[in-house]
Amino acid sequence: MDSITVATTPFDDQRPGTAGLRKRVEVFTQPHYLENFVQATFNACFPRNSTLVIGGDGRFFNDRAIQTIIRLGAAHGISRMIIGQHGWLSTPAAANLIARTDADGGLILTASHNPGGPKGDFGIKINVRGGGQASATVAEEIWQHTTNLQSYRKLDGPDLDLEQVGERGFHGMRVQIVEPVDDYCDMIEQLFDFDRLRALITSGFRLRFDAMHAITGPYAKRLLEDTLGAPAGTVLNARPQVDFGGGHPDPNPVDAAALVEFMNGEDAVDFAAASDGDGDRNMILGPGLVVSPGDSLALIAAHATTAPGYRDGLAGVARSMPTARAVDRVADDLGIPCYETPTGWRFFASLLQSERISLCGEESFGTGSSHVREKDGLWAVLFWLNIIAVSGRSVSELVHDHWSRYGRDFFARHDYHVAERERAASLMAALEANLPTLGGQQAGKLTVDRALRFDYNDPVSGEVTTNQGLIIHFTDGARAVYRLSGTGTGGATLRVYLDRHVTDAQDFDRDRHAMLADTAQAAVQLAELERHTGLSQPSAVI
Ligand code: VG1
Ligand code: CO
Repeated sequence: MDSITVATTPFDDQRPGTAGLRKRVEVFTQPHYLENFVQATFNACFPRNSTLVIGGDGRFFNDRAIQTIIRLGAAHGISRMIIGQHGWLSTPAAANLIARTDADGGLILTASHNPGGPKGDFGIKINVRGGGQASATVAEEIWQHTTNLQSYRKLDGPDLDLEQVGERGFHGMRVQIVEPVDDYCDMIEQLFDFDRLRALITSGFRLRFDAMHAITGPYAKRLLEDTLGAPAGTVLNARPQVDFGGGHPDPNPVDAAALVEFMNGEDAVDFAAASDGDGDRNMILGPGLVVSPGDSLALIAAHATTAPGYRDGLAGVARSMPTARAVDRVADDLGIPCYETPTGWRFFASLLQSERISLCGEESFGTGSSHVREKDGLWAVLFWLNIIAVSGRSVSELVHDHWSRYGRDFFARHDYHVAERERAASLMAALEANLPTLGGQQAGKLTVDRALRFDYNDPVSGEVTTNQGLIIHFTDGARAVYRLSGTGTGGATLRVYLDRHVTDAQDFDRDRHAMLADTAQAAVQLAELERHTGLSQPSAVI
């Protein structure tokens, strides 16, 4: 079989966003498009003789993309590829494999929570040694390469069989097809008290896990049903499908509405959870209750030492800037540092790698720890179950205990889908220009305390990342944050994040949207949202 050199014209739209490159399938499947990006990534990060981990969430084009990556990799001189059987690896499982095998990095084929299928989205996350996503600087280098690549080399010939586990040679490259679940489960079993979890689950504690037809199905079945003894059928929508059953695999109250409805109904079980397309997000529910991601992070931090893997305590914690500040209060209490990072897991990876933090999370239903350099949906589920097993408290009791001690941080995210990108950009530019004048300004019932732009200085690498969102603090302590999404594939999504801390127990069970109504109104008014976007209502309230 020969390697052929293909002349290409570079693309100008391959700048990695919040989590790699994400585009519509029809864009990714254009001639040379995938090849251009993968070869640019090799040229920037993975020289000859590198070892790479490859796998994806099973969405449409996952298998074809892997075959292309194998052909490019072999021609480039990659020495070894470790590939998940069927082409499957969840994002945390891939990060785990990169670390365990001491690989130079990996390519994770996923567009995470974005819909899949021929009309859906595809994406590639680029992870580096240790398992974390490429830094902003490395992503920039990759992008530079995408804009001037003139040719790539590719092997010709038949596909490699991704079904048969084992090691074989492929034109000078060693290819190892690995069972995708085993290593991940071995790692997770070190962190939690599996005897206790088994005792809880076999004692009649009822749970449900919704894999949303995405990659966590096989992982959840193995852990919850096969290992911990939950009855068959505990894991719903467990078979990964190329189009995720036509759904939007994002574990939030809007996209997982059926699970929320079930937990609000008469048949509600003691505990429910869901994960996303690539298995790195999680939503935790109790009867009649969705735990907010900020609360989940804070509660895990407060109970961390009750899990075997965290017995020695936490070095520190971190949350993304738009995430509500509940974990800050726990960190304060524990006397450990709390870092505030831009949105995107790569910023946590550097803090985790340098052991400044042991736990971190973001408002988009992502939680994780030092165990891998990506967020991890099933890990969070098991952590919650461990906390329930040790404390003997229900989800609702745990959350209410937490609020009684620290107060409750109400949180909501209002997304505005703006068809023309420029209009969203002009809102951000105008608001940024106005920031210095906002202090003291009245907006509805609220008064602005101060307003600022969020720039981040990575304490480990010194890398500076500017313009990561605009923040308005109000005098009542509430906050509105604005930023543009970096994972969309059409138009722009303006995210407006609202949070408000209350300490009066009478307010704890009030409706969160009612509690945030004044903040939402002030946020809309101060940014002149309707004038800029033409939208009078959010497109989605999460
Ligand atoms: C979104 C979330 C962000 C998350 C990112 C990747 O980014 O808001 O918190 O890190 O998706 O998540 P954005 O730029 O659209 O707000 V995943 O589950 O795709 O790895
Ligand atoms: Co994801």
